Amino acid sequence: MQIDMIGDIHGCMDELKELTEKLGYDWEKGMPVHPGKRMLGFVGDLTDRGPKSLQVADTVWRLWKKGLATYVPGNHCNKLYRYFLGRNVQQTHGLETTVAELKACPPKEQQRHRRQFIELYEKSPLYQVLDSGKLVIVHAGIKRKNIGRMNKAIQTFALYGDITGEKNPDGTPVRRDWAKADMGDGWIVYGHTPVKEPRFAGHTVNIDTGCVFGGKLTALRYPDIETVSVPSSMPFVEEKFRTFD
Ligand SMILES: [Mn+2]
Repeated sequence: MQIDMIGDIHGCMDELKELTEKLGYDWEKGMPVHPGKRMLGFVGDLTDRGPKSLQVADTVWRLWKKGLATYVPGNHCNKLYRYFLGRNVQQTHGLETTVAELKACPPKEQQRHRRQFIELYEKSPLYQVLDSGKLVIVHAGIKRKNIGRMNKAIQTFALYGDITGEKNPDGTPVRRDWAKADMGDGWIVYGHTPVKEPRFAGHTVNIDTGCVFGGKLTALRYPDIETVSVPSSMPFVEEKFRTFD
């Protein structure tokens, strides 16, 4: 299989367009279609904070519907899904921007976005094993021994990473560096934690290069295992990026 994985777009539609063009996708049909057999893989967090969340979600839904893309949800996707279900979720941490975009749409269009996103979310597993197990995509991570299993703890890990329940001084949750200890063979491709450069640790790759925080939007090409990035148009926010030793 030939797949280009992209993480944490967070409404950065212009960068998504630029990145997929750089990867050789054609936008003639209003969505990125590759002239060869390549497909796209989205590792979650399509929306929130960036300027065009609904366009990103709409594009991913259309690609997915046509079998041209696969997708796993992120924590922001989970929150938007719960918002669409009418749950009482806090409109903070970027959800407020997506809700503002929605409220600016005519009611019919709001319903369309809601229907599409609910469908995409409900039909997408929290992690996916691809290419006969040689590739796993997941938003925040998975322990290798858990591939093929599912329970509440694995779900939480897939969406939020290896959180301890503690908070950093700035109020963000403490996340353990699960990837550092990973020793397995197949590739695990994920995002969720912004890093200035794609981070390779064993056969894991974090491709969240913080586009919405002014970093870049990155794709990992498989099976080539080669990264391609485009710069972000957003202001750079240094403290949002994590460094690892
Ligand atoms: Mn995330």
